Order: sequence, then C-alpha cells, then structure tokens
Amino acid sequence: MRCCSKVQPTSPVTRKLRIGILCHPTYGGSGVVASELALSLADAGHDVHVFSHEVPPRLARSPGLVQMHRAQGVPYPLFHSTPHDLAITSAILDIHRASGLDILHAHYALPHAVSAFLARSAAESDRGRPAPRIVTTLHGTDITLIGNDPSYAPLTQFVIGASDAVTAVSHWLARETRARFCLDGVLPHGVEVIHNFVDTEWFSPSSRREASACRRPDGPSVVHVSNFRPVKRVPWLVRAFAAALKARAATLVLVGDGPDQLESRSVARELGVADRVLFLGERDVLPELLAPADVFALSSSSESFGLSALEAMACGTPVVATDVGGVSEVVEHGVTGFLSPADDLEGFAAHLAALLFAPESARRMGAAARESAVRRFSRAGIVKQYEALYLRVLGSGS
Ligand code: GMT
Repeated sequence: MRCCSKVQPTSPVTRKLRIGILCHPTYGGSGVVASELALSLADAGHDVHVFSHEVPPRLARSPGLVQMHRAQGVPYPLFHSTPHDLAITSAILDIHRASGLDILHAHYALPHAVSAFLARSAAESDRGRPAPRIVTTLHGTDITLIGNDPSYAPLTQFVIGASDAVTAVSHWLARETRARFCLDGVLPHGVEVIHNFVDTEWFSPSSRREASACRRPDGPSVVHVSNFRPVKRVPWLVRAFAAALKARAATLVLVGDGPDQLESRSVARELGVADRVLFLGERDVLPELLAPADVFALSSSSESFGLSALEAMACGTPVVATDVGGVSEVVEHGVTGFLSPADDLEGFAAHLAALLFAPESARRMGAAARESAVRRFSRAGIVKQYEALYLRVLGSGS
C-alpha cells in the first residue's frame, strides 16, 4: 500500500467538475483552507458549492462565485443540540438531485466525512445520477484529539476507510493517521499528502506599506494569530515573550480569541508586561497585521501544519515556533525562522530576542520565508494537486 505520497498534478485540467465542499465555518485553518480552495476551484471554472452551518469568514470576505448552502437545521425539543451534520447531508442531497455533484470534499473528518458518507449512500440508492465520490482531508485534531477519542474513534476509522481518497495536510499527520487507525487494505493510495497553500498575492510583504497603524513606534513587535485553544499555549507564549524582553521595549500582538484569552491576560499582568501585550480579538485584515511585524510566534503543543505561520512567511515575516507535528515541514530552522522543543521556554525566548533585537537577521530570514512560501506553497500548484486527485477518483485522471 502506498502511503504519504505526493499527488502528481495533471495539466491542463479540462473537465468542469461539480464540487461540494464541507467545512467548519471558523477562523481556524481548516475553514480557511476549504474556503480558499472553493474560491480557487470556482476561479478555475468549476461549479463549486460550500456546505456549512454558517458562512466561513474567509469565504464571506470574497466576491468569488461559490454557492453557499447555510445548512442550519431546525431546533427541536427532543434534540439536545441542532444536528447540523444531518442538515448538511440533506442540503447535499437536495443539490445532487437537482443538478448533480461529482465530488464531495470533506474538510476535517468529523462530522463532515460522516455527512458526505450518508449523502453518497443515499445518492447510490436513488439509482438516478451517479453518486458523488468522497475526498476527505484530515487537518489535525480530527485525528490527534477528537477523532481519536474512544467516543468517536470507531466512526472516524470507518469514514476514513469509506472515503474514495484521503489526504492529510502534512507528512507528519499522514504518519499519525496510520499509527492511530488501521487502514490496511482500505485505501488503495493510502493517506496522501497535499500541503496547505497561501494566496501569495494577498499575503505579501507589500501589505507592510498599508499598515503603518499596526506598529508601535517604540520598538519591534511579535505577532501571534490563533483561536486561543489550550493546544496553542498562548499563556506560555506570554511567558516566553516576557523572558525575551530583559528590560528592552517590544510588543506582543495577539490576534484571535478563545478559551485561554483571560488566562493570557492574567499572565501578562502577573509578569508586569500587560502594557506590552495587545489583545486585538478576531480580525479579517491578517496581511496588514502580519507584514509589519518583525516576528511571528507559534507556541503550540501540537500542530499538524501551522497555516498561520505560512501566511506570516508569505508576508515576509520570519517565524519562531515550537518544533511539533508538521511545523518543520513549513518552517526551516535557521533559514526561514527558528524551531525549539515544546518544553524549552528559555530557548523559545532566546529565538524571539534573536529576531526582535537584530533587525538585519529578521530581514534576511523574512526574505527567505517569503521565497519559501512562494516556491513551495503557492495556491496554483496545490490547487492543481486537488484537481488531479478529483479526476483520479472519478476515474478520468492519472
Ligand atoms: O485541527 C484543528 O485543531 C483545527 C484546525 C483548524 O480548523 O484550524 O487546525 C488544523 O488545521 C490547520 C489547517 O490545515 C492546520 O494549519 C493546523 O496546524 C491544524 N491544527 C492543529 O493541528 C492543532
């Protein structure tokens, strides 16, 4: 069985496909990747539908011609919570019966691969149009945390095996999937790797020019973007930042919101750096916040890829990160940023200081980061890999 292989692009792609994309409507990376992919596929001439219980923020900010199906279901006294996953299945069936769908691309295994499986099964029993094929993209905690929890693991295992193709966003995540789930004999091509991508025109160093308001005049800044879940370790990052300062002036800019926001604030107060840590909340103007920063910081305990780090790199901002999961597939230590073990707070702080207070190093690594993002992770090449995969599962590609 082939595993962890790269999907080879076939070009030019000539067949127009009808593609349904299922995703979480979050600021998080899986919703971003799914939205950017939907927009790119529509740009390429495919007929693209997004199914989610809200409009994903990254889709909402674009004029792209993607059809949105906001499948919310209805609350009912017998339901503990509204089953959005069933509403999504129902919306897919409705579109498939009306105009046909070739591909269902489920982002994040739970619940989307389950919704896709139910829709495909129902479409098969319709005996009308050919049923859509399922591509499932694994993003991270759908394998390492929630999908692997005993309460869901048997279903995660089943829907991975029932997909027509499965991709992971890093080689590390593909290996983790194989280690945690028994996939022998169920996926002819194994778990294939298609890395995430970034729009290198939107995320670009030129955003720096439009963003003078995003810098404080009294020293360099480090920026972090996340949903403040415990896995992101934002309080730990505040500690590392305080250790990096050593009485020098710099600013930590925190973008996003989530469960650890209050604790992060209280750590900043406890360490006497509250006036140096800015909490900006959720923002849509990421390039304008990433490009002017001297450093991007990612302090996670686990990270399958680190899309926010890639977006910073595309803006020409070097990255200081913990060396966990697939981050080393994105950030090259000593070239596009620095990596250190997840338990090494002093090492992380030293790396922050090495870029914050040495502008020439930050500039050189930032230029290398931009070059790497453009060469390895730009939109066109990665989207072609997904198109080639769709054609293959439909039996008309290589
Ligand atoms: O898996 C998650 O925790 C959520 C997910 C998301 O929606 O943000 O993040 C994962 O997917 C991103 C996009 O592929 C990756 O860039 C993140 O590294 C990954 N997060 C984790 O592995 C913690």
